[in-house]
This record gives sequence, structure tokens and C-alpha cells, in this order.
Amino acid sequence: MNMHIDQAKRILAANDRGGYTVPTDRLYPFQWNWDSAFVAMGFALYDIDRAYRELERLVEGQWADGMIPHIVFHAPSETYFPGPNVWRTTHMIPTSGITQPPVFAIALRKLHEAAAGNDAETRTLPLYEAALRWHRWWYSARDPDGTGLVALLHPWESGSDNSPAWDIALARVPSTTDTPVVRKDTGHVDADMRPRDEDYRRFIHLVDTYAACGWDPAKQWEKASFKVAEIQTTAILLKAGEDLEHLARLFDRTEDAIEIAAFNNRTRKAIMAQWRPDLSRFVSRDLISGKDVEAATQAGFIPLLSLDLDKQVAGALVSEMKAWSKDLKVAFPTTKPGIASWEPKRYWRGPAWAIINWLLIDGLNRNGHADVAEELRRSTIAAIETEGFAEYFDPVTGQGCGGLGFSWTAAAYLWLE
Ligand code: 2M8
Repeated sequence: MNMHIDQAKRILAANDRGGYTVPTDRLYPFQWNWDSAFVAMGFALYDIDRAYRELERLVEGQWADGMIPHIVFHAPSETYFPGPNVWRTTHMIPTSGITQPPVFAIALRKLHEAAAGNDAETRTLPLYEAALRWHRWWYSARDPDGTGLVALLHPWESGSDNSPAWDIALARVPSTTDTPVVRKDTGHVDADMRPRDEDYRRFIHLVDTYAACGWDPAKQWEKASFKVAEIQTTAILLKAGEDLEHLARLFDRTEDAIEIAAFNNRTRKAIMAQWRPDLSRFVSRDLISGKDVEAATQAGFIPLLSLDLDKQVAGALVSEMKAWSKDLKVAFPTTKPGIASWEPKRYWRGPAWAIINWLLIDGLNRNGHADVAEELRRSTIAAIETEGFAEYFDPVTGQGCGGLGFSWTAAAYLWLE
């Protein structure tokens, strides 16, 4: 018996707060959206009931307009900022007011397949309905012009909070706030591994702006000083859309399937239009300046997950990925090594993250690069077995960084092992 499997399961059990899993104790004491989707896939390997519970508890936070928030504050905690009083939302259960990458339907299909018969449809259907409402929200609230790319109004929505991808767009956001910024994160982990104070002031400025809009999507769209049609989120949405369409057909929901297929087709074309051969990557678009976001980050490779790319395009992506990973102890870096914005220990500005690797591994396999996928899988497993279930890893030294006993790293280990 591999003792790491046992440890991974123990971490998930220790982070259980009653049907939902916190990312890690103290640093993140609530339920996070995409963390829970990854965690549910981990549970699906050995406890299908608990896997469904994870998604069911997340959906308790779903808003009437279909949005599934990025944090659900099921129970109070003083160890995190910003808490519910900063968000000022009005849902029955306190939640944040923004969203996160829609991994949910990808997880749901996996759960449904793992449940195989055994009451699966009864359990899957309400979650399928919730996912469909969320996808409709993405297309109406975050792509009102019907471009096929969905936009983020806050860096936290990307899950890659302080990525160099936001440096230009975030610099336009004022660093003044009406809300006192009382950080708790730097009390739990080294400040050098976290976003800077200035980033936090801008993050909170945006929260203040949207709270003043009463969290109305149309008003927020109008007032947003940060608006990026984002390639990683859109690529995840497309893969989730494919899985949702698959479930719709399975449940004979023909009208739904047609609607979802139309979303998917539009998005497929829109992503392809973001391919930049001179960069060997896909790019996001800053909707305020109208310019490409050229920062060299992992996001540009995530379309591997949801597109069947031409051999030439996939080959160019893979060569570029290999160039970034060369000489690193742990792949895959979230920022291109060596460039000015690269910081190998600072959170989303360079470190390797097991869940990003998970998405890339699936994408490499889909696009006929099983050998590179296997290398990345081994690199991820080795990093975890050497350093433990850290939030992320310094790609140069391999050091485990950020929070420890981390749920999505445990889930990724179970899935990739
Ligand atoms: C990090 O983000 C939160 C805000 O959502 C934070 O720093 O306070 C990110 O790594 C995000 O992707 C993740 O979902 C969250 C919980 O693990 O932590």
C-alpha cells in the first residue's frame, strides 16, 4: 500500500467541515469553488457519496441568477480576510460576490461515471441543473456581446490571483479602498509567498466597487475597471461545456444539449482566434485596452484541455512547454522562467501547482502527447512524495510552499497516482 495515498485521504478527512472541504486549515477556512470540484474528483475514487456531498454543499451557495460564488462561508471564522462583512452580498448563506473557474461540470461527469448506476441519475440531475444555470450565467453576465470568450471582473476569479497576466490590467485599478485591508494570510504563511499589499488594496477596491453596484451583473460590467476575456477560464468552461453536453444527451435533454452545443461551438472558434503563432501560446484579451495579454503564463497552454488542435499547433505548444520546463526540478511553472515578472516562490507568479498540472496532463493526453503528459505526471507525483501535500512548489528547488496539508494537492495526488 502506498502510504502517500493514505496520507492524501487523511488530509481530505482532516479538512472536512461537514460535507465540504476547506482548502487548508486557517489560511482558507471556508468552501472554495474550484478547489471543491477537484476535491470531489478525488473523493470519487473511493467515496462517491462524499464526492456528491462536496458539490451539493457548494451549490447551497448558488445565486438566483445562476452564479456559483468563489467562496461559500458556511460557518464563521476569524482567520481569513476578506470575510462576509466585506463582501456585503445578500444570499441566504453568506458568500463572496464573484466566481471562479467552472471545473464543476468536469467533476460532475466524473462523479456520474464513477457512481455507475447506483442511483447516479437521481444524485447527478440536480447538480446538472445547477451547472447548466451557471453556464448560462457565464454566457449572459460575462459575455454579453456574444464573443465566445468569458470575462473576469476580478483577478480572484481566475484562481491565479497575482499572476503576471494581470499586471497591466490591475495597474489601472485604483489602490484606494473604503474598506480597511486587514490581511490575515501573511500571519499564516511567509509574506514573500503571497500577493503584495498593493495587490490587496486593488483587489478590495474592486470588491467595494461591485458591492456598490449591489452585485448586479450589468452594473458591474459597466463600472468594472478590470475586465479581461480570459483564456484559461474560457478553456475550462469549454471542457466543462463538453461534459455538460454529454450529460444532457445521456439524460435525453435534447433542448439543453442543443443550447450547450451552441455555447461550445462559439467558444471553440473564439479560443482558436486567440492563438498567437509568434508566441506559441493562446492569449487573453484585455477588454478595457482592447489589447492582447501577452504575459507568459500557464494560462496560454490550458486550451489543450478542450480543443482537438492541429498537429502543428499542439506541437508548437508542447515545444514551448518543454523550453519552459528545461532545467527545473518541478514542472510546470506558472510563469516563464527567467523573465522579469518570474518569482519562483511567490504564489501564482512562477510556482508549479498540482491542479494546473492535472489540467495540462489531461490536455496533453487529449492532443496526442502522452509522453509529455507522463513526464509531467511523474514530476508532480515526485514533488508531492518528496515535500508533502503543499499548496504549490518552487519549480527550481522543489520546495513545498504556501499552506500545508492542502486539499487539492491531495486530490491531485489521488487522481494522478
Ligand atoms: C487562492 O485564492 C484566495 C482568494 O480566492 C486567496 O488567496 O485568499 C488561490 O490560489 C485560488 O485559486 C484558490 O482557489 C484559493 C483556495 O485554495 O486560494
